Amino acid sequence: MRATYQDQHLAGAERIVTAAAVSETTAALTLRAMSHVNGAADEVYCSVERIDPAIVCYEKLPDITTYQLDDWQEGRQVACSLLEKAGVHVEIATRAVQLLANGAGPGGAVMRGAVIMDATTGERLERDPARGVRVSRMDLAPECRSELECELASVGLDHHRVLEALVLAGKVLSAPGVVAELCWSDNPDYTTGYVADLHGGYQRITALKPVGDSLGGRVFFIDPTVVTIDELIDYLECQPVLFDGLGGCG
Ligand code: WAQ
Ligand code: MG
Repeated sequence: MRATYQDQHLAGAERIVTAAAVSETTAALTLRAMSHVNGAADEVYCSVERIDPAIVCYEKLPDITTYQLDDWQEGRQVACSLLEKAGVHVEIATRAVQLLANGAGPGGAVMRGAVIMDATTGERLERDPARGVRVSRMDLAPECRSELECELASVGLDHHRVLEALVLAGKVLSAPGVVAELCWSDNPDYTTGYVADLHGGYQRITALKPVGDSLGGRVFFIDPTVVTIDELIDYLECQPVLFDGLGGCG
């Protein structure tokens, strides 16, 4: 599902479900877009397609840790040092933080998808700077969903936003050539974001922007010597991935 409000991206979500669950799932996602805090959607697009079970990849979710901070400037410094630890040059990490803070789309707008950034040069590699790359075709395996919901609830994180961001980050980390991801929400009252990488896992940072700021986005840092842009985009957009194992909730 993706939705727009006043010609800007409002919300998006991805599910992989059995055919029997399609109608209830699309109804729930449409309702969510129509009752969004940034405004009731003007347009909601739900598309449904058959997936061949034989081509689905199975992966494990990353571990979760949380850096509890009140000051968003400090949060952005933590994000830069986590990115540096993941192998992104600190100057490029800083540039990526500034990019999201200013709105990475044309004219400082929120992008519909993610920036792809060369982790060694900082060059932007996505083809369309308004759309970016939209990660799609990923979900929890059904037997894993209630287990994760229980685990997240036990640490006070029982919101669909956390679960969906974790699944998205898990798919991004499973892609060839991805070094790290930086993300924070475009939702004005949600200041938590994360840095994800294969060693550090899903590292939440509770303050990455001031309350009331409706800019946000995602940057995927890649090593272009490992993967071509076409291969990477094809994997992120098209390869179905189901998560059938949890990481830890620290
Ligand atoms: N693929 C690529 N980029 C996307 C996608 C997608 N499927 N969906 C959203 N984006 C981009 C887009 O630019 C959005 O503006 C931006 O990411 C933020 O999306 O652990 O809620 O849905 O507490 O607002 C992370 C922390 C929350 C959760 C992220 O993102 C936690 C969030 P939002
Ligand atoms: Mg949002």
